[in-house]
Amino acid sequence: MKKKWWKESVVYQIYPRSFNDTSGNGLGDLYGVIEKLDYIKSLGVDVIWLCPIYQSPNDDNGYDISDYRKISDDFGGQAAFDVLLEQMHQKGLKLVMDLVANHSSDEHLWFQESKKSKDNPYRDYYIWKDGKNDGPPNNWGSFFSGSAWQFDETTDQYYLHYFTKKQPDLNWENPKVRKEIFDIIDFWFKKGVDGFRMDVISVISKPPGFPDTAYDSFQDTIMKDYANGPRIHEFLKEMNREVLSKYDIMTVGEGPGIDLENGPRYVDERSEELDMVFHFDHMFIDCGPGGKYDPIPFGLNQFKQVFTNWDNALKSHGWGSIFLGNHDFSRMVSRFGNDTTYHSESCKLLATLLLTLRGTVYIYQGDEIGMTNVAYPDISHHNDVETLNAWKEAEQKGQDMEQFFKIVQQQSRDNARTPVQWDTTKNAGFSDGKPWLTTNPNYTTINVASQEKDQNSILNYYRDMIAIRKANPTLVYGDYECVDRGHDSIYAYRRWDDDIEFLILHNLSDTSQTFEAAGIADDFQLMKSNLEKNTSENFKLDAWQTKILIKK
Ligand code: TEU
Repeated sequence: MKKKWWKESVVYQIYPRSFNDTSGNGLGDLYGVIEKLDYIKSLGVDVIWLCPIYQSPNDDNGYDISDYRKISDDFGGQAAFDVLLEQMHQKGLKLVMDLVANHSSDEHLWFQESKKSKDNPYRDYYIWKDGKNDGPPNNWGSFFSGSAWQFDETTDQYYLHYFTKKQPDLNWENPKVRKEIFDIIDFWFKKGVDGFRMDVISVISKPPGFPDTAYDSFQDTIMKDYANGPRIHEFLKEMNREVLSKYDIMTVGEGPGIDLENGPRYVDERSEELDMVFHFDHMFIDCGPGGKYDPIPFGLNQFKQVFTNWDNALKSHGWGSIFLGNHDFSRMVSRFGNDTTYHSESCKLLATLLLTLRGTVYIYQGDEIGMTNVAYPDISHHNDVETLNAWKEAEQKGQDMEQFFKIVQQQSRDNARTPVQWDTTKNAGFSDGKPWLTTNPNYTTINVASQEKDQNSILNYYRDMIAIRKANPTLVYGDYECVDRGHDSIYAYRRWDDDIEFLILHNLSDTSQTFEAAGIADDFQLMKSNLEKNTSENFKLDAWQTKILIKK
């Protein structure tokens, strides 16, 4: 296995709006990130991934970019960015930016020109079609409810938008568009940026002819119609050749519709496209046929299978990314752990899981202190466009809104976007002004300041676990095998190389469990556990206990 700095890295993801506000306007900013660089460094991470910070009308909080070369004034502009990058590099931290190239904002100059006339030089930067039978060109739906087509009166045509109508899809078939994007990437690499996370890169190549989708389930439409289009690998190879290959950087492509069958191809080192992808196989286990607003119970065995299958699929020629939460999903401990009785234990267990699997590890801001879902009292507190559009649609369909609100509380992306909880002062120390999104009231108990003082805090456990990973390349590169034989509550795996062997046991349940170690002799000793009191028997686990055992 080829060694690379980005394989050994632990990445810390920042959602800048919610991280730290130094101007008092209620929005996080880059000076806020600068102020916390020593804190971030103290975690032991190597890389910061910043969600979009470019100029944007913020219809989707920055995922709608109106100028790809301009840092938003809301975040402190170019001056703040230059200071940030310089200070990060001085401290030995690398910076990964977000590239949103499937779509731009409708306020981008390209789109403003494009919509003027059918013969405008920018017309083909986007996807324009005539309507059909007094309606849109086909029956495609948007990720954020409603049709994926918006009618524009000026030229009597529709444009495609997979996301909101203020996020028109770029036409990657047009070589000029590809050149523009490659130039933008190059622009940021020349400034010293160390990599890109590429937003919905899996859907940039559209199906020829734009046929109606034949599927009722939106998930099927994504898989069969939107994702992994016929030219995707050609586009990525071209991007690699034209720009990525010229720098020592890392790339991670994000993508709905990336699965075990098609995913490995994106990251196969022999074909020179991307370094890593984010797939959502483990993040959608609890989604029913109706998607995220149709939740079903989460199955641990399915969850384990996802990690096992992906490890297996990537071990020869690729590399994985390990994450359990980001700005698009509810909080990791509220989904996969127990955010009440076993809050601390389950947060530490999930930290151990993240940091002992093979793949580059991504930690989302606030997870290192165990931030939880927020449960706002009503919809007026919500901000996320996906949530609000789904709410409107449910109302229009006459759904039981009390019931729907319960699902919103559980599933809304706002759960992950509440301000980071720094201390017990007003607004959790996030801002002196009114935060753009209501702070989670549990900041009085869950916050950085109090965990700094507590040796056994979740925060200090993260620091320990990151240090353990750094000190043990076996946990980065070593082989992986799941050994729990389908246990309902235990996830157990071995990680090993020629020198060292670990056995890692997690009990993801509220009751004690015993690891049935058929074929595995107990010649291990305990190296790390999330509980202060440990039983003398290695294979016995208390509720939400995690153990890293090392072969004697
Ligand atoms: O997300 C893509 C994506 O797959 C999401 O739409 C996902 O299905 C949804 O959030 C699950 O609730 C990326 C960004 O991460 C997201 O924040 C943006 O809104 C989206 O692209 C559009 O740019």
